[in-house]
Amino acid sequence: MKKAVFSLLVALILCVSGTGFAQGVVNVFNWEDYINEDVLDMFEEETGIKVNMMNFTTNEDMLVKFRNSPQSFDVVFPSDYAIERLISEDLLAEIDFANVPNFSYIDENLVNPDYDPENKFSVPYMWGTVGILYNTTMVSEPITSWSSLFDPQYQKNVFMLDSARDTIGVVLKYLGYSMNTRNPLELYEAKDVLIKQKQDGIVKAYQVDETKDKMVAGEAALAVMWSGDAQYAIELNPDLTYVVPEEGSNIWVDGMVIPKAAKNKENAEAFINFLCRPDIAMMNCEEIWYSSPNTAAVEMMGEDYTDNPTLNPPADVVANCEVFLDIQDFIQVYNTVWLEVKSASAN
Ligand code: N2P
Repeated sequence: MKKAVFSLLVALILCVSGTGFAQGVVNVFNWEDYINEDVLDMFEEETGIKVNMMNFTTNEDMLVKFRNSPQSFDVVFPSDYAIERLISEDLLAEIDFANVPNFSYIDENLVNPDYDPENKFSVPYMWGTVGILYNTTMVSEPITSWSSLFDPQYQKNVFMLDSARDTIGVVLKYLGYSMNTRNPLELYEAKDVLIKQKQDGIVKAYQVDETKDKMVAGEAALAVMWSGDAQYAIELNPDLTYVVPEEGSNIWVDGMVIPKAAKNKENAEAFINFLCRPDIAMMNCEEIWYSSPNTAAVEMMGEDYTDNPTLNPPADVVANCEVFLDIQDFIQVYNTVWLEVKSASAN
């Protein structure tokens, strides 16, 4: 009897201390609101590996923290151009694909991408577009163009994305330029448009993850948004619609990578493999509403997925979109322009 009580006590202490019977930890650095919490519980239960989740808001935010402390993370979720950047800085480990057999479910169109041409360092997690989420009860006509973001009739009614490349990129498209331009004059033109938009009192706020719930609550007519966050809001408020404007936009892929300095590489590979399991990929897709690179998960979701133009944009919309490239040191010019926009007075 005494022995049984003792064992119970030891088990309790192990549980409370969080070490349980775990096979160690995996330190995950992911975007905000970008995974189904139940998936994390299932992973812990099935593998005994504890997930420590840390979040970031933009690629630029992630890159700073990654470079400062690469040993703090085992799995990170950068976008295409940021993966390209991390590879060129020699900060990523080659993934042992023998430990990621579920990679076989990844759509072959997303294998060997330009940002990781030999597919050594990354596994696609989700993909999507940048567009405008709008409230059909608060606009005077269907929205088709980025120009609506600058229309004075939407004073204090537009949420802009607090992300340098996304927001400057959108304005570059509006002006007919490439989202990857390294021409300072084109960037200065984009800056003037953004500062004017602010001074005209159109911008309600520059923000990222808060926007989706505020749009559900009807706090603004229009918002620049990533497709999945838009779809999340549409699910909760049928007055909302998403459009990828006719001037074109950004199409992106977020991958999973392992820092060279990671302390738990095998656990990282187990985690990546788990997220590629079709039932798990489907659970994530149906929670965060981004487009899935997992062919088996897409098949399971059927028409709910394929008939939805936000999740599965038509070919002409995709063809009209641009992929962000690593613009190397020129990113400093983008960051400076963005700081000037953010610090400009609204009058
Ligand atoms: C979700 C983050 C979306 C990732 N909040 C955009 N690349």
